[in-house]
Amino acid sequence: MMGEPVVKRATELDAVVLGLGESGFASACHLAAAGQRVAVIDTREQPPREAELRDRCPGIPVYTGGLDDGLIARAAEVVISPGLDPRHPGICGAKRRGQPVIGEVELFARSVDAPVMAITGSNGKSTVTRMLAAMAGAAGVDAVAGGNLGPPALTLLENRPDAELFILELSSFQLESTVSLRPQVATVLNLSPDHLDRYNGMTDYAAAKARILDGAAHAVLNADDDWVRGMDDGSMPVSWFSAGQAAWTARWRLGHLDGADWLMHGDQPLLQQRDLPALGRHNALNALAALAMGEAAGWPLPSLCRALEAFHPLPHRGEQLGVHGNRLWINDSKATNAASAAAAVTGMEQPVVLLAGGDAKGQSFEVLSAALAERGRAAVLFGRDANTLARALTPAVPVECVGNLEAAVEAARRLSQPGDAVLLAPACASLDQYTDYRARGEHFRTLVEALADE
Ligand code: UMA
Ligand code: ADP
Repeated sequence: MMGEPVVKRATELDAVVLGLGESGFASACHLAAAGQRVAVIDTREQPPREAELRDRCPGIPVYTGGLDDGLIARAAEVVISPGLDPRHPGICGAKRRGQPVIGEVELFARSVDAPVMAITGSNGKSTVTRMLAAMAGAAGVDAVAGGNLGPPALTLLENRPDAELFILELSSFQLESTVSLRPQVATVLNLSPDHLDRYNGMTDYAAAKARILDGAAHAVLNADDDWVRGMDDGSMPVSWFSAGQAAWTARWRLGHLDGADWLMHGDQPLLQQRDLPALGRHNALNALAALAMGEAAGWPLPSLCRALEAFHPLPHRGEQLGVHGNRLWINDSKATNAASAAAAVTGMEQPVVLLAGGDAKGQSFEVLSAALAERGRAAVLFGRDANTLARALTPAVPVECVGNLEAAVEAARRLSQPGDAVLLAPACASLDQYTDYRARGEHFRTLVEALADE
């Protein structure tokens, strides 16, 4: 008798990983190490971590050049990379079939035993994550930090399974595929328009960010931000922080006493703002959020203050490159949206010549225009959407459009005056001219270093 044709079962694979970048690589290795039957698919012909995966886990099949729906359907669970839009037909198909669609951070959450502190927001995430890691060290806690700023959460867990604490920066893309994280402390720092090409408006984007609070034991929230205030559903204790407007609720706030700006803890002045090496009001707010998280974890405040006094801005985030030609040159290439660039401008004490431009991502630049009206000497605009920016920033400041960053530096030398700051805070993504914001910041650093040689 002829045998029955082999019918493949719907769950012939335990998981299919979609995307083979940092996150997909970490997910595939983690699942394979747990003995799961896994395949990886990427829409790209040559995904970035393909060679490493074939090297490390030769048994995992990798399919490139498209998301094959038939293959996705054969898996019990679908693990998506954060860079993939969940509205992709391949992912919608999986959801329609009822397959669980999760991400790398969910795999992390299922495996981790140690407590997690989690940080999200439109701006300031990496800075607060690193501030908190420095505070943990000062408090004698063996913590590791990563997530969206790298290394991926699962890589942290693999390298340091014995860590006492995991401090994670989480993007909205990661949060939307995470269900069981339950952080010990979670913060939403602020919310301003970003990534709106991936969301159906701000409400949808805010809902993705708010998921960080699901099951959190304690929340740290920005009392000045309407979107963030709306995330308090009364289900957990909240420590509020504020620049001062919401002083009535905020235990952590900025205050002005005897002619100086202070970080306040209730009525107690704790630390002078000018003692923070990370400049600007936005970094003082980041410090307040980190302090509130440290307090919620039970760490001693004096050691947290010492950690902040020794905390220098991360590369490409308000990084002072030096004084050349009597101008202070600052690299804030990580300011990739209007709100972050506006915060960078407002944080300066001297008149600013702003270098901005790149991929404008369809944003409104009103907040940047308002900041420049106060502090701006001029704006030099480069890259693909220079003209869009020029329209948005006129008449707040005089503007000049140039082709690239090199020409922008030349123009800034001409338009600035002694004592000014020249600030690269592009308010845009870099991908039209660079591989990422780091490459843009490194290029700026090289151009500025050349000024020193003249
Ligand atoms: N892509 C494809 N086809 C695929 C999979 C991805 O074209 O099948 C594209 C995506 O559209 C994206 C790029 O490849 O343009 C990278 O996507 P990815 O999901 O493979 O990215 P990873 O290398 O896994 O890196 C991700 C985060 N990237 C994104 O969310 C886009 C990294 O954050 C993060 O460090 C890493 O996981 C580890 O957690 C970067 C980032 O830009 C720094 N994040 C955004 C931000 O900060 O604004 C959210
Ligand atoms: P993220 O990880 O959220 O992108 P970063 O800490 O890397 O945030 O900071 C990116 C840029 O955002 C900084 O260079 C600065 O210009 C701006 N920024 C930092 N903190 C804040 C804040 N609390 N509010 C507004 N802008 C900020």
